[in-house]
Amino acid sequence: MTCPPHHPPLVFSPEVARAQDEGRAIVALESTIITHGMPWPQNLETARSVEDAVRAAGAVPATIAVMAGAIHIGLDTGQLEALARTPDAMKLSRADLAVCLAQGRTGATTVAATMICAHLAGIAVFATGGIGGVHRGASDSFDISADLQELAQTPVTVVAAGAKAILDLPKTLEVLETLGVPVIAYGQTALPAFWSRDSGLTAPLRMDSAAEIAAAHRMRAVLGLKGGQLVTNPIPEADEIPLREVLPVIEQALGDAREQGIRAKTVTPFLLDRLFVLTEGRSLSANVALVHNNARLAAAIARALITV
Ligand code: PSU
Ligand code: MN
Repeated sequence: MTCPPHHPPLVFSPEVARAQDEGRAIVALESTIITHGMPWPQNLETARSVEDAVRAAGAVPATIAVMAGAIHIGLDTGQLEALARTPDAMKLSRADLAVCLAQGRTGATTVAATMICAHLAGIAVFATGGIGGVHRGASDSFDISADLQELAQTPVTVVAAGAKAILDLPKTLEVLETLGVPVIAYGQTALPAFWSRDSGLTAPLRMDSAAEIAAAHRMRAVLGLKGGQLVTNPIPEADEIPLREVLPVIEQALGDAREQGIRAKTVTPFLLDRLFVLTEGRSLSANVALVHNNARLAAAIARALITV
């Protein structure tokens, strides 16, 4: 047994280290979407193109993952490909992070773990696809993603396309309100629902510019409030699958999950995979488009945050 280090085992890629030295805008990206959220090889293509979308929008991407016992802030192309080819990587949330590091293992970070690592690395803005939330049937299964608790305690602004309609969205909103997490719809009043622009619910808050969102992020710090912000950015119209089309497919996927006794950490990856098969790939192209869209908005927020 070796002594634990006195500092978090962070390894910065040269690109991210340079960006930090120069005080440039940086956007964190998660890795569970690569290992557990999309099939090979679209997972690698998306991971790369999302990084390019951040760069094209004037910020520097920092894809975060744990590799061989170190937290990597920014991955080079070889590391990105190695991760994309490791479907059995651990899926790391707050509960798993220290164990994975102590055992020298490799794991992909969920929204919760990516927020923790981004904050350790001094990165305030993070783009993903969708966050975890309260699962349907949670009153029996108690399945509520640790992403919600993380938003309540770690000061990172997370840009997502809403919560997936595979979740119980009204309950997810209620839990976020209880936890004191601002849920901000970008540019519309409706809460978006991942593949669909409109969940049928009204978002608690609305903001129409990256500058306003950055100002609210700063204001939380000034007020000494713990926790981050959830920015829900609707998928572009051309790429969306309207709710009435996606809901029956979700019902079928949920039925399949019940029948096969899928539980705990495997629920979200299973449902995403079923949706992919049942929509003949349409859910995946929508997923790719919304992640790009979120990367662009996150880059704008990160840029607004560094302009005083
Ligand atoms: N959104 C996606 N694909 C994903 C996820 C979100 O488009 O793979 C992942 C995120 O990493 C999120 C996790 O944090 O699913 C939630 O998992 P759970 O419900 O087990 O907490
Ligand atoms: Mn869960």
